[in-house]
Parts: sequence; structure tokens; C-alpha cells
Amino acid sequence: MIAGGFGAGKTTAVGAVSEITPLSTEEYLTEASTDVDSLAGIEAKTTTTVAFDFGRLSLPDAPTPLELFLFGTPGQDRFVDLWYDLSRGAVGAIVLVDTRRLESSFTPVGFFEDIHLPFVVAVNQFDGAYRYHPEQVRTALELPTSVPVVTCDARDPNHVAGVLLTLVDHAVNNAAISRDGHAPYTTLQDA
Ligand SMILES: Nc1nc2c(ncn2[C@@H]2O[C@H](COP(=O)(O)OP(=O)(O)OP(=O)(O)O)[C@@H](O)[C@H]2O)c(=O)[nH]1
Ligand SMILES: [Mg+2]
Repeated sequence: MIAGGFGAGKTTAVGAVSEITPLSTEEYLTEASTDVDSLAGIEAKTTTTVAFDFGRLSLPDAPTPLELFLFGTPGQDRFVDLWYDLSRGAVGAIVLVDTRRLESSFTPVGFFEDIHLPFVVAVNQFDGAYRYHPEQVRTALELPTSVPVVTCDARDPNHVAGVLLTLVDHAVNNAAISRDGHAPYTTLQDA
């Protein structure tokens, strides 16, 4: 799963790295969301994801060759029911973070902690945004040392692939049982 707050760069990340034309469910932002979905720092944004993004990435050079199916979530908290559906059977999650709007990261971080799905935090370094050290972001989000925190540019395929490899490595090394009792990465272990 590629998760994170509204406008953190999830659709951008899936589109950057997918080797198929991504399925996207973008709809135009309207005046109705002006007061609830802040565009501070992302004023050029005109659409938002209303269901999910889907893409695919093969990693033939990974220690075990992998084919990852990428599901980008909608960012707003009001879509949390959909996050539950998308997380079923997932290997793990990337939480993309925009440090200018850090508060929108708490809900996705708490969500993956609650369902015990391995996740990594990737700070999406927007142009002009202050460059915080990953350890400062860890402290601000109250993350344990076991959760990897990395930086990336969500527009760069190599960066996003690198974060996915970090996630796969983290998921393999952190066996966890999801809240519904299924091992979330059975497929990965089988591979
Ligand atoms: N400068 C810069 N802009 C980015 C980066 N990633 C995304 N953007 C821009 O930021 C805006 C938001 O990107 P999206 O990919 O739509 O974000 P999202 O997280 O999918 O948004 P929602 O689905 O609405 O929650 C777009 O205008 C992107 O072009 C980045 O790494 N650097
Ligand atoms: Mg999106």
C-alpha cells in the first residue's frame, strides 16, 4: 500500500514507478472540499484520489525476484473504511509524509500500527520545503526505532523503487499477524 495524508504524493509515486499504465481514480477538487482539504503548499493540485491507484512493479534483481502490486490509497481520513479493504493481504505499507502538513500523517501511521501491518515512513521532499533529518521526523511522529524512516522524491522512479525495497526488507524481517488473523505477506514468503 502507498498511503499518507491528503496530497502527500501517493498517486505521483505509483505513477512514477509502475511498469503498467496505472489505474487511477482522480476526480476534480471542488469548492465543497476547500475548507476540509488544505492545499497549502500544493496549490497546483486540481484532483484527488477517490478510490485507489493501482500499479505494478517487477523487481527481478531483488534477493528473491518480486512482483509488487501497488495500491495507492485516498488520503483523507474520511476514506478510512477503504483503507481497511485495501490493506487485506498487503505485504506492507509506505506512509508518504509531507513535513509541511505533518499532522495529516498521524492517522495513517496510527492505522498501520493498529492493524499490525509493517510500514515504513518516506518523507517526500517537496521543492522549497524545509529538509528535516529523518530522525527529527521520527521524533515528531513518535515512531519507534524499528520503523524505517527514509527520504524520497515521489516523482523519481528510482527513489520510489528504493523505498519499496526498504519496505519489503522490513516486512520480511518483521513477521506480523494482521488484525483479522491472516499473515499479511504469505505470498511474499512463498516467493
Ligand atoms: N515538487 C514535488 N511535487 C510533488 C511531489 N510529489 C507530488 N508532487 C505534486 O504534489 C501534488 C500532489 O500529488 P498527488 O500524487 O496527487 O498526491 P496524493 O497523495 O495522491 O493526493 P490525494 O490522492 O489527493 O490524497 C501534485 O501536484 C504533484 O505533482 C514531489 O516529490 N515533489
Ligand atoms: Mg492520490
